[in-house]
Amino acid sequence: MHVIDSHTGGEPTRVILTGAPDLGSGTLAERALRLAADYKELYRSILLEPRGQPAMVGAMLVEPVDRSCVTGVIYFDVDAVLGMCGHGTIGLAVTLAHLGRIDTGIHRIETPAGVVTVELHDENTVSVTNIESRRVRRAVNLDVPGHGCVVGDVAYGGNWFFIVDPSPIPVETSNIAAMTKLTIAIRKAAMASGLKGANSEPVDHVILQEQSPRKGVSGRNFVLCPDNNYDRSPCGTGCSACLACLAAEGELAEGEEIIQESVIGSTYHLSYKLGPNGGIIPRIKGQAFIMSEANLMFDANDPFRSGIEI
Ligand code: PYC
Repeated sequence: MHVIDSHTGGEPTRVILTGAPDLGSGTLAERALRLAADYKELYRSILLEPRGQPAMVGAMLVEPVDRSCVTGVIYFDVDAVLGMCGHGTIGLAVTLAHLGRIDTGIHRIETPAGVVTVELHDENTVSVTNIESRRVRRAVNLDVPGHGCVVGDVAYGGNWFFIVDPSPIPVETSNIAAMTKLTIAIRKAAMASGLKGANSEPVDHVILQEQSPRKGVSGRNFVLCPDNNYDRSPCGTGCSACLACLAAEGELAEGEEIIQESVIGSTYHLSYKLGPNGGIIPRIKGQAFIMSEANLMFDANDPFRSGIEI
């Protein structure tokens, strides 16, 4: 399995170029379901330690249905196949440029959530125009055992998010363990309360958002992913969901740009246009860097060939 690893604002992406299972034909959403149902051990083993690392997202290249796209891609973390991934798309565009498959300019990429476009500005800098994003519920009260009542919005940005703004805990690196505990409890409570996406998808990402103390930076976030790791980047699909909330509240005008930082201080430039179906079309600009190129080995005699399960 030939892979290239990059990171986007500290969040790793492993692009699988060859050696992936044949997911057959059909839409990317159908092929993503097949990956989730039939190849869970395989996709987990690509990301789990010792072969992978915490928070890593995989990007499996597949044939696009839409031939105007440079590639199709299915993203996954250790616990879920994802509809879309913003940091992964920035990493993928930089990887395709590294391979000489794309040049600076605009390119289309097909994901299970729909076609997104990337604008490659230089070898590291990419703007992603995401799928239409929207807020579906405002100010939902959740009773979170051990933490009390937490209020948040439910929004879609290619994945489903429960967004708590302002965060009840200061979004600082010294609070990562406490924020991880709280957001896991929020996700559990959201699922127990029957909260779901528009087509019954799980609301499996949680965001704690607050104002950034940094000059020129508007927000700082902590984003819990389905694998219980936090996104080191500000999370492209999460920022898309937050933009949809800001737009719905009338707090950010179409075309206005803001800077959002992650809990570790990596940044995205964000803006949006109004979408055709009542939502918004987010634009996320960030940087990725190539870290390594490797052939993954799966030795039948290796007791940890499927990764360390704890
Ligand atoms: O950047 O959209 C994102 C993302 C999703 C999960 C991890 N990163």
